[in-house]
Amino acid sequence: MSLFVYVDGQFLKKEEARVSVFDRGLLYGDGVFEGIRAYNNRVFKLKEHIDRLYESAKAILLNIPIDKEEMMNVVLETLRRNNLREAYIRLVVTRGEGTDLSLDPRKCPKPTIFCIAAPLSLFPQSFYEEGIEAVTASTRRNFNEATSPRIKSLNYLNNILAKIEANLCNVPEAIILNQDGYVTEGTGENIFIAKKGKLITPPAHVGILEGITRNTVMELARQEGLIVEESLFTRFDLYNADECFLTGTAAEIMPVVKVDGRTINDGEPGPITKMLMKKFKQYVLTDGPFIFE
Ligand code: PXG
Repeated sequence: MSLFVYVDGQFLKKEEARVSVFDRGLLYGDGVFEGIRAYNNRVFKLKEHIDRLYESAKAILLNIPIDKEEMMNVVLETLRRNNLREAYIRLVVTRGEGTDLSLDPRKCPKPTIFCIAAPLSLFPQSFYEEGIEAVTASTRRNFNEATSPRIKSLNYLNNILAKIEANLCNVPEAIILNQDGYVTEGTGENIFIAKKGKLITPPAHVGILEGITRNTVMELARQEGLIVEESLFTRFDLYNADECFLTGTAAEIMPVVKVDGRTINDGEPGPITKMLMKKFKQYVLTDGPFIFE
């Protein structure tokens, strides 16, 4: 069965779903997106993802021509058309097709909206059971006064360059530092360390995307009575952490057991990480609007 993709108000077969070569999303990375996930017939944190999409759009002065309610329906309807109850969803809004090739956004009368829902391709189970190895990338996070990392924009070259560094080192993930050497996040995940029973994650201003999984994990950890801090830390803190894990819509909670050749603690996923993985797995089944009645 072919997948149906939402493109500007229509559902098109995957093979027929296209955007123009004049689309500014393609020409300049001029647009915003969300990666969303459905579990158990529900779209996890749909409202939070839609809010973030509109905040990203606002930051780049991109006026989304439909309201949030309608955008939520786009996501839900895309899942229904594809008969999906568990899926990965990619929702994209670009500046649209330009009337010429200039940079000027005033030449783009209508934003392009598309939504893809696809069955999940999961990471290997061993990543969760044994944890992964990561390296810190030499590519630095965008600084706040350039394109803010808080914007989930279509320009992911920085993150892709960091991912290439991970590939060259034959490890699954890279951790990106900011200009001052503070740890920011992974290429498509936020990062946490645990030290002396406390959970620490970098604050938004260090240069991160404020992940929805990150915020969920902070909430779950606090419910368990853990102290959760948003504070700056460096590679030294990472190497000497008791535990480390990454969070993201695709990755969920993924333990990190080695960074730059330094084994974290005993090299196994730690007890706080494992407890949060378990809580998260249960929690995702219980949140978000239903796809099918
Ligand atoms: N940081 C960055 C830079 C991201 O792109 C996250 C953190 C995690 O945020 P959420 O809200 O998902 O908890 C992301 C997530 C992928 C992939 O294939 C992930 C993202 C974007 C593109 C691809 O893992 N974004």
